Amino acid sequence: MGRSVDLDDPFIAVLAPPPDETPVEKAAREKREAEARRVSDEIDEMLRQERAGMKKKRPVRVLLLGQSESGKSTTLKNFQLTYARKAWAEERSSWKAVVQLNLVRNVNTILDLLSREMGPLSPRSRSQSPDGDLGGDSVEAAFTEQHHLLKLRLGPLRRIQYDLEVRLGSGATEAVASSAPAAPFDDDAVPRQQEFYVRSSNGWKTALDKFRFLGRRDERGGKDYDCSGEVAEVLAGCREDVKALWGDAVVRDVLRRHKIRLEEASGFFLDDVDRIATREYEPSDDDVIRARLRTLGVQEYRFVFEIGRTAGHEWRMYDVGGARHCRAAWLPYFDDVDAVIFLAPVSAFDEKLAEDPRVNRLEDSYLLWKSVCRSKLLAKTQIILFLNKIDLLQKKLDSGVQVKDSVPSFGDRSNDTATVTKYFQQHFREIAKQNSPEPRPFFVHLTSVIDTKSTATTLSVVEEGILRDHLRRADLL
Ligand SMILES: Nc1nc2c(ncn2[C@@H]2O[C@H](COP(=O)(O)OP(=O)(O)OP(=O)(O)O)[C@@H](O)[C@H]2O)c(=O)[nH]1
Ligand SMILES: [Mg+2]
Repeated sequence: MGRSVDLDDPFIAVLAPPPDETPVEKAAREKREAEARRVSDEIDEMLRQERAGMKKKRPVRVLLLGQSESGKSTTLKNFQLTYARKAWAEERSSWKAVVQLNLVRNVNTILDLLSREMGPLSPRSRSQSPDGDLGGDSVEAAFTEQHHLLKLRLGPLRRIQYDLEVRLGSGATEAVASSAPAAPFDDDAVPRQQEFYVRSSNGWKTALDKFRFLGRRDERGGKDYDCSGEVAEVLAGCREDVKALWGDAVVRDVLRRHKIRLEEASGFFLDDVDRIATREYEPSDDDVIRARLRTLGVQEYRFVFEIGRTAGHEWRMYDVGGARHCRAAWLPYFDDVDAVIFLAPVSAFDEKLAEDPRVNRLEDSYLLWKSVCRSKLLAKTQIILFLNKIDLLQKKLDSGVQVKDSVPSFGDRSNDTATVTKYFQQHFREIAKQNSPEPRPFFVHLTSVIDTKSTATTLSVVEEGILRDHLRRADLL
C-alpha cells in the first residue's frame, strides 16, 4: 500500500524507477530526476531563507475531507505519530477509554442481537413444545443455558457503555439517519453559514482530557466522577465471558446470518480482549490508530513537526466530520489551505451511508469528490486522493463479494483488487478532469491508513508535495 500511481509527479518517479526502461525512457527519467533535484534544492533554499527569518513563517495548512468513516482522523493520527511523536506519546494513554468503549460496544452489539434471537423464554421451555417436538428454527434450538448465562453475566457492560459515552461526549456515538444533502457547500449555491464557523483548537483533546484530568478538583472545588477504575475492573471481570461469547460457534453463525461483519467495522477490538480487558491496560500505538471516535464539526490540530524537512515548522490540520449533516461546516476552510487530502473508502462499494441507508457509499464519495473538484475556492489548491481501506477491499473481494452486483458499470471485468482499484481510480480521475475549474494534476495513493508503516511512506511523499506548493504560495504572497 502507500503506492502512488501518478507517474507525472517527479518525486514519485524518483521513488519508483522502472525496471526495464529503454534508453529514451532512461533519458526522460534522468531529466525528471534532475528537475526533482532542482525543485528539492529550491525547497531547501526557501526553508533556509525562512529559518533565517527572511520570510514570514506561515504554518502549512492541510484540510482532510471525505465521508464519515473514510479514515480522515486516522490519517491525521498517522501524521502525528510520524512527525510529532512527543504530542503523540503524551496523548496515547488518554485513548484508553475510547478503546474500552469500542470493545464494549462490540460486545453489546452481539448481546442485542442475541436478545432479539433468543426471546424472553428460557431455552428449555422454548426449544420443546408441549407435545415434545422441537420448537422454533434450528438456531433458536441451538441456544443453550450457557448463552443465557453469558447474556446475564455480561449485562453490566451496558452501563459501562453508557458511562463511557456520557463521559466522552457526542463523538462517542455513531451517526443516525438524517435528510441532510450530500454536499451543501456548493460555492455558487449556498451562502456561508456563520453558525458552523466553530474552530476548536484542541480537537479530540476535548473528549480525551475528560479522562486525563479525572479525579482532580475543578475550579469550584468539585470532583469529576472518575469511572475509569470501575470500567477497567468490570471489563477485567468479564474477560473470560467476552472471549467465550466471541469464540462461540452459534454466536458466529447468528452474526453471519445477519451479515454483521464486526471484524471489518470501526473500532474492532474483540480479538484483543486478553490484552485490553485487564486492570493495567495501556493502549499501544496501533490501538490508538484503530480506536474510533467520531469527529463533529471541524477540529483544528496544531503540530510542530519534530522530524523531516519541516522540523520546527508548524502544520495546522483541519479534520472535519464527514457525515452529511456536518458538511455545511467545511466551506469556510476552503480558501485557507495549502492542500486537501480527500479520503474515499473504496471497500465500501457495497455499503450504504449510516445517515441515509438509501445511498451507496461509493456513489456518495464520487458525489463529494465532484463537489470538491469543482469548487472555485479550491481551484488552485493541490488535492490528493487517498483510495483508502484497500486492506478491507482485498478481504471483501477474497471472500467472494462481486463488485458488479453493487456497481453494474463494472461489468465482467476481473474481480481482483488491482482491476477494481484501477477501475475506481479511473472514475475519480475522470470526475476531476471533467469538473476542475482549471486543469490540475491527479495525485492518488492506494492506502490502508491503519497500517502505520506503509502510511508513513505515503505521508513522506505527500509532505514533500504539500511543502513544495506551500513554499511557492508563500513566495507569491
Ligand atoms: N481496516 C481499515 N480500517 C480503517 C482504515 N482507515 C480507517 N479505518 C478505521 O475506520 C474507522 C473510521 O475511521 P476514522 O478515521 O474515524 O474516519 P473519519 O473519516 O474520521 O470519520 P468521521 O469522523 O465520522 O468523519 C476507524 O475505526 C479506523 O480505525 C483502513 O485503511 N483500513
Ligand atoms: Mg473523524
